[in-house]
Amino acid sequence: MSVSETSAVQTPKAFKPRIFSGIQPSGGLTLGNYLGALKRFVEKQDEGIETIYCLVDLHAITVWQDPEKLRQQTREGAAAFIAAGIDPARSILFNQSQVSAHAELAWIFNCVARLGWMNRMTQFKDKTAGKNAEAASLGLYAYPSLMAADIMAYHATMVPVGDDQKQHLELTRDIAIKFNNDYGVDFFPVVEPLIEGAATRVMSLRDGTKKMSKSDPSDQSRINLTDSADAIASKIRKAKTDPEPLPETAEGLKDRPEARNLVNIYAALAGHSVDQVIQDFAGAQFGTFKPALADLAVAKLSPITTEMNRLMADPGEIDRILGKGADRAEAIARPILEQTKDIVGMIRSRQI
Ligand code: AQP
Repeated sequence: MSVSETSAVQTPKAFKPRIFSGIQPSGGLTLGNYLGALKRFVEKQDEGIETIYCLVDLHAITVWQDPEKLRQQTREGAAAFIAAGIDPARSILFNQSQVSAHAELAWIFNCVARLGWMNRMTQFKDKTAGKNAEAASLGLYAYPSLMAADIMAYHATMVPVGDDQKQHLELTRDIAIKFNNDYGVDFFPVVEPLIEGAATRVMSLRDGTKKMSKSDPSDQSRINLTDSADAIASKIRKAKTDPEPLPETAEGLKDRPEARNLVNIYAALAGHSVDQVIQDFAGAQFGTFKPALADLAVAKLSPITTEMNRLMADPGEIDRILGKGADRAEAIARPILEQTKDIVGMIRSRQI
């Protein structure tokens, strides 16, 4: 039974619709980050909902990051957001460590979340699989509690994410409900995960059972947003597949993870349904399908890469955008954090 099912208190208070989501600058962004997150962040912004987006650098350091590379990756991440269509005047765009409310609220949530809940988090298990889990950082273990704080610091009501984050969002709900329950308040909203579209889990190009990930040791496993048109085409050409042609119906992709992945990527990039793609390519060999996918991927991603490169030529401007975003984020998060401290019983007698 999930913890939420055991909790009596729900939150009847109406919260203003507000979207929060983030991406770790733990490497260059991938096609998975683009389709599972960025592209949808832009759609939400364009629907006119208040949107707050963050490069979650505090999350990134849960595994070792070279300081200079972290700075570079954070700027590159910001450039990717803007190049993909995030308008820093409409959305709030910043890096997490500039707003200390995230870390402060995370501590309070560490004291609300239960060890048993954390022990069930599969991402920690996945990230330490085959490694010495005892040597993992405490931060990596507590990651979901910081993620809950990221969201709740803004009283965000919706979080667009890829499928891999579903369990962390359930934990966010559980923390919000337990906090409200423990203190007898309706203070934190119970957030809705927005996991939608054909590419909620883009898989590795080398193994259709593994998520495409920026930290995968094989660069061939992923398409990076900084890849050239040639690199994109070559990675798709070399992507693992099976010897069968594409099936006549989507059902026929069931036990073919690599084929399903490529079809899902095509559908998400084209903005078509999987059924539509299957109709268009029923019976086609990969020798036909892969070049069509490569052309589509290059057409959709190349303009983003070009714009990212242009933005990256002026790192000072990116830092200014992140700084302005952090000021706007702080103005929302600080009062929520201060009210949280009041609820918890902390004295606030300094003028800030
Ligand atoms: N393969 C994916 N398919 C769909 N969505 C994905 N996301 C990540 N990979 C895929 C979504 O991108 C958002 C940001 O993810 P993140 O960078 O914060 O962390 P992650 O999920 O751990 O991504 P990576 O690439 O696997 O990073 P590393 O390798 O550093 O751990 C999230 O909404 C995520 O769902």
